[in-house]
Amino acid sequence: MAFELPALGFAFDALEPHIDAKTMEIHHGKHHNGYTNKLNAAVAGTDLEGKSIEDILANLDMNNSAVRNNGGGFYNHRLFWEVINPEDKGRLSGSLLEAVNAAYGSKDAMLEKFAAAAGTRFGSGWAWLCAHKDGKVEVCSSPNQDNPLMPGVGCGGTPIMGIDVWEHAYYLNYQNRRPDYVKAFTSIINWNVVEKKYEALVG
Ligand code: MN3
Repeated sequence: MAFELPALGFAFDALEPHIDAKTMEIHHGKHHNGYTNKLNAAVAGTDLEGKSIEDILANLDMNNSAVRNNGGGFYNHRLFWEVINPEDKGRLSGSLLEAVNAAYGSKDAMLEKFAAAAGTRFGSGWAWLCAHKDGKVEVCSSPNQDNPLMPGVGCGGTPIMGIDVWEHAYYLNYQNRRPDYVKAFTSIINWNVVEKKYEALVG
């Protein structure tokens, strides 16, 4: 089974004014689609063909730049669309809130750390909120399309929330104002989705 571009799950303009429709259309239809197609081309005919993306990334040969860049791009954007889905956003609560409080003291303090990670990631990359197997959560960032599932990247946890800080994610609307985009992102996080991911990992 080849990897398929996941449906966005909501309208391109559903996140305005925080993320504009044109950015969403290009980001999903061109960028994510491109990563998906190139990932399929990179694994075709190799022993990676047919494996899950999680399996591929966790056991990645970091010198395999085609799978590293496009496998990361495929996985990262799939998570991103889920995390900004505007339906039934909920609020941070339950065991994830407890883990956030334990690690950072409060949701706001965690989001400050997250915004700092996103803001200080030089060039292109991502900032993450990850969960470890013991239930601890941790903020980190990674360059390009790398993510913490890959060997030796970031905090080594599993991403449950992440922001794309490549310029293609925000430049049309925000130009060089990455901090404004990051701030807007933190206001549109679907905490129900993030919490479900946390609970699925930690139990
Ligand atoms: Mn992107």
